[in-house]
Amino acid sequence: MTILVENRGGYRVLTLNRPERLNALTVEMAGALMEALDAAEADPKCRALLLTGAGRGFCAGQDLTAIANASPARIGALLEQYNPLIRKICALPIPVVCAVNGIAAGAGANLALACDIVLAGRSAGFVQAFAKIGLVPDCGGTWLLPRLVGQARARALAMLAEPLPAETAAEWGMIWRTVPDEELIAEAEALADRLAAGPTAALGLIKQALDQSTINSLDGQLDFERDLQEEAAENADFAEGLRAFLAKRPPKFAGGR
Ligand code: T3D
Repeated sequence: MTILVENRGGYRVLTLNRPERLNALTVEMAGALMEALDAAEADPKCRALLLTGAGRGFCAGQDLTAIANASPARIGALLEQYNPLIRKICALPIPVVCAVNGIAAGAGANLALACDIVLAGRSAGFVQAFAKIGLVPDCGGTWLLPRLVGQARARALAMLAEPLPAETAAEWGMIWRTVPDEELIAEAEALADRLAAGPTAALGLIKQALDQSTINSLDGQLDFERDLQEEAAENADFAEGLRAFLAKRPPKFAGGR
């Protein structure tokens, strides 16, 4: 199976599973990942996701052996399989944690960056490998990178296609933080567990608000926040959060979406 799915109660772990190819992506794998994302979204008990890779790499991007003889039209058409994954991850109403356990290259790097909170092992790295083979960053790379690290760094990363160590990625604000390799999975699981116990609807609305902020004026965003706040306040988790605060006890969020 190219994608492993483990149910951990409140959250699911999705593992890219072609370790002999550093989890390079194929159409079959993209289909399996989409199915897993759809299933997670449809399950009200699934309140967070953790995405990681099997073996020593996170994901080496498109499997280049699969496109060795592909026509330009076919190369473009392949993105019809990958773009929905990026759209889906960004639009999921639950938080997605990514544990980058090794190199994240090409589409693999941008798959990681599309997640909500990205942790990386200290030895991991990110490479916008596209220019090395005469392609353009895809899977949202040209949109995500300048927003995360600014134009100057995005241009150099995309044009030079040099690996960026995870620690620098964290210093630049491209990812949340790095942890020692041997602690990565435990840390990522603890984070997913914590998010899964959170006010799920509010976390989903936070995603929406931050995404919308990239296109809204301040004026528009203030109105959008007001509408989202009303929606959040209608959820039982808000009442529970307030009760818990006033009673000086930890909240027990039901996570209704
Ligand atoms: O189709 C479309 O629409 C276009 C879409 C494009 C999206 C993209 O993602 S384009 C970018 C594709 N990815 C790359 O260009 C990265 C290619 N890989 C590398 O540059 C290096 O492998 C890494 C820097 C990622 C890691 O280097 P290293 O030295 O740690 O490992 P390695 O020895 O190169 O790789 C290990 C094995 O995985 C090796 O196989 P082998 O020799 O042991 O049989 C290698 O060939 C294989 N592998 C690594 N990346 C890919 C791959 N096989 C197929 N496709 C790969 N992308």
